[in-house]
Amino acid sequence: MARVVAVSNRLADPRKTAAGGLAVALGPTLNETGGLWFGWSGRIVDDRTEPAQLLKAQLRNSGNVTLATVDLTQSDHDTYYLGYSNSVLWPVFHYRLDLAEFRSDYLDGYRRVNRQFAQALLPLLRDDDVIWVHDYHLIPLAAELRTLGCKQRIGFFLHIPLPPPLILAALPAHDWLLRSLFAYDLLGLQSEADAAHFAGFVMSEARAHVLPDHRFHAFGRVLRAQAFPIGIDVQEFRALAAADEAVETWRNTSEQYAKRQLLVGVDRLDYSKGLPQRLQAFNEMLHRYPVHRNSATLIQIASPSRSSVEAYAQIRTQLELLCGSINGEFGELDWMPVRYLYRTISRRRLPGLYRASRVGLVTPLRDGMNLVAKEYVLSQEPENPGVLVLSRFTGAAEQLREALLVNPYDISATADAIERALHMPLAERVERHQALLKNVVRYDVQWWQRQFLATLQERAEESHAAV
Ligand code: GDG
Repeated sequence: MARVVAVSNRLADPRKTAAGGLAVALGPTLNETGGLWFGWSGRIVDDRTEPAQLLKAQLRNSGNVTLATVDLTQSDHDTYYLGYSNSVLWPVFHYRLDLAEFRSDYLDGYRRVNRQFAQALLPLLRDDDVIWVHDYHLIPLAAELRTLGCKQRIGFFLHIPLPPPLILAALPAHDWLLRSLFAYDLLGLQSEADAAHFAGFVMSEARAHVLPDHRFHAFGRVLRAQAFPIGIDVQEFRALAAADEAVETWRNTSEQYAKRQLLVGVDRLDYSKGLPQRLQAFNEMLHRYPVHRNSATLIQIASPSRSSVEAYAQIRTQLELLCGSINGEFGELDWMPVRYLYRTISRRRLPGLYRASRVGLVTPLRDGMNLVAKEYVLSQEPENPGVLVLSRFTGAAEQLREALLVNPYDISATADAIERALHMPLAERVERHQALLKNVVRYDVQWWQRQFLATLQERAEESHAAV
């Protein structure tokens, strides 16, 4: 099989475990195929740094994988990363036009860094490489590589949602972004809903012709675009769950809460995750169903993320106020309804925490997939499993139909679903869990990477045959 070159904004050592959906998903993919992983080093250097230095990747090996990284200057970081990626594309793609800051210097920085990445990557490429670019930071990368003469197969996977056409059309540079996407051979999306939005968008904005096999013809190129729902590394997570730290966490937590019922939420602290609405629903549940007072306890882990972006600082304050007010109203000397931790906890402890929790709360307002939902399902004891309460606005909801699906904007209905989860009889829990587990195990991260890469390969053969 051809060498796989993965490109993403940040990379993580594939031999170590790290927080963050992309890092967790990409590690096993690269280990399996062996290859190159290119991206930002995480270092920010002075604006006066010589351009030649920025274009020379630093290389190091990690097992089977070569890690190649470049630095960003302070102004590139502020405009490309904090600016266009996280203050424009992230909110718009999560349907939050109200939070987007459309500034032309952000767009300039985004274009500049994508060009620099292409220039730094080009000398590292071999003719028969398969290039797999990840996520919204790097949408124009293939177009930049093509301008430099790159002929290799290039695929792109969007980890976040793709919103409906009229939301995308509000993005000032949407026509340019759309054209850039057609420099790829394959576009992978998380869900069928996202794929349908893409089809609607290219047909209305680019008058694309629809061809068989998920292909679209526009701007003189053919792009295949379809859903490849990402999964988790089932084997790795099972091994983690069986290891001492997870078992100890499960034992200690279960003992400590033996007389209570635990609910758990694990999220990056992000406005897309619906954390205030989740707390409001929990609050309403305690109001309307007093039987759960002095019992139901929500452990909410909110791992710090993008804290220098204003919208993230605001959501943190809002959450802290809500937790304080719920604990103030319902707390007793020996019981607090909400245990809120603003930190990243060790990945080794996560399976134990999930397993000790009767209810997993995954209620984003919008999420590309959501891997926490899948990790929660996998961690349950099949003979006495917990219940997943899942937002219908996650990509995961297309696959995990047997969860209790909720509309997180409907606080009252979510409160009812939480109540139902806390009371669900064993037989129903087992039946739902069996179906969920089957799906999580079948569509794991290896399935995802095999499907994507096989389709990208297929695409290449077709276009060679057509020439
Ligand atoms: C993006 C898309 C898509 C979280 N807190 C801690 C921690 N985590 C781990 C979880 C999980 C991962 O991070 C989060 O993945 P999600 O999928 O839930 O969300 P995003 O980070 O927003 O990821 C998302 C994903 O990319 C993959 O395509 O599913 O829709 O937004 O694995 O367990 N890990 C540790 N401590 C924490 O406190 N160790």
